[in-house]
Amino acid sequence: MDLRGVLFLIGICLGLPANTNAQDAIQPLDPDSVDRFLQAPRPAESALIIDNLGAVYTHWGKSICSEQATLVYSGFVGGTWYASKGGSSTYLCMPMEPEYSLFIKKKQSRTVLQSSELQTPSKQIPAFGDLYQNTPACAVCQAFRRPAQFMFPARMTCPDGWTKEYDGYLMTANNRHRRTEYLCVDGQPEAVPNTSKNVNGALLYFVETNSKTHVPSTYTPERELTCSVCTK
Ligand SMILES: [Ca+2]
Repeated sequence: MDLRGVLFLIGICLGLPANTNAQDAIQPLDPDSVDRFLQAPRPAESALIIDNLGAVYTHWGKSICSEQATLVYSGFVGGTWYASKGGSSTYLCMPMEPEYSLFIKKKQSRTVLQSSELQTPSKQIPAFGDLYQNTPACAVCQAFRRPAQFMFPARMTCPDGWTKEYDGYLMTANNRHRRTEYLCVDGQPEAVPNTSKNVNGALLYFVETNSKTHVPSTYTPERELTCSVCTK
């Protein structure tokens, strides 16, 4: 397609009137008319949609969002059994009320979705030690007018100009188990009620560095690494 064709299609997408001259139906758009369209005032509802754009992120370890974000839904942390070779390496924030479609009434070749457990028998970090073996809660949250979101590993603060949604500890699978992703779990986590029984599942452990690789000397070996989730 030549440049005129591309401009014609752009014109259709923008809702600009097409040249209807039957003898020469495809005409290049007047660049001034494109500029005028892009600069024209938008209806109020369009401005509202743009104003409300905000990042959606999971607040791991809490059933509620920070005060500057809006709750989409809350639930429990789920994932694949800690020793399974297959399944998925990601954790999910599972809703409390699942909706099913058609189903098969017997066991299939499958992946089993397990609840997560905090493997944190720590007296030094009592907020986690108190929830040892519990399933952490989670919330999916939307920031208000802040479309960018990032999890900063090993930081408890946010860069200038960013808003902190929460901070906590970096968590993932144990080195000896099957590999999963890193999560930032709130430093004051909350458990799903009645989940204190040790049944394992998609386990979560703290993360530390050691002195065997080229991690900078600014890191202290064997300290639990922190994290922050920030939006802008
Ligand atoms: Ca356990």
